[in-house]
Amino acid sequence: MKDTALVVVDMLYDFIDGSMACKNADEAIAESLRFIEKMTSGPEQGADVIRSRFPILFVRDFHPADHCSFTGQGGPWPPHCVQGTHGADVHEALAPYASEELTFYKGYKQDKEQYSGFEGINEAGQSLYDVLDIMDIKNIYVCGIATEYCVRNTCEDLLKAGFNVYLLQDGIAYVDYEGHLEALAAMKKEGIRLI
Ligand code: VGL
Ligand code: ZN
Repeated sequence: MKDTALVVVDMLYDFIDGSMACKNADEAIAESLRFIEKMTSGPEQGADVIRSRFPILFVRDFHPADHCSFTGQGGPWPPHCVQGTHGADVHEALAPYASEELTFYKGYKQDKEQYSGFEGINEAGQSLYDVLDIMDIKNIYVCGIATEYCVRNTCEDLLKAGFNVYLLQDGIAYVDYEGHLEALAAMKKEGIRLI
């Protein structure tokens, strides 16, 4: 199981109960925690063991206050996940599993929208892809928010890069239910496995 990791996409307060609160967010967090517990339970416990046996990587939307995707700048979204605000923080139930080296920031440039976590970078400047490659990961489970945007784009980029991608169907939240179903159907067709 050493070649298997979990990628948690945008489980951030603005997408949970903030300016862009998504549907199914509480259930998605509960399901993600159940999954993490299942994958990390065993005779040996402790943060280091969990990290080495089942790495959990976090993707975070991380916008400057005048980001181009915000309505004030002519973009489609209300301000959300602004750097340094509570809305940009990982939900407290999941935060204990996060570390800086496995946290990847995206959308931090004022003039660039970034739905995919694939090119997100950590504090050291390594991309999500770089780190998965260094860790020799082959199988990636994905949960997070939102199905139609960042989850879908991240899953598709991971698949294109050659990983086996398993999407936790009950561990995702969405902007719109119909859009969620359409995105799931499209991803399934592309070869992303829904579990
Ligand atoms: C997202 C819209 C804008 C997402 C991020 O995480 O899916 N959606 N920024
Ligand atoms: Zn955003």
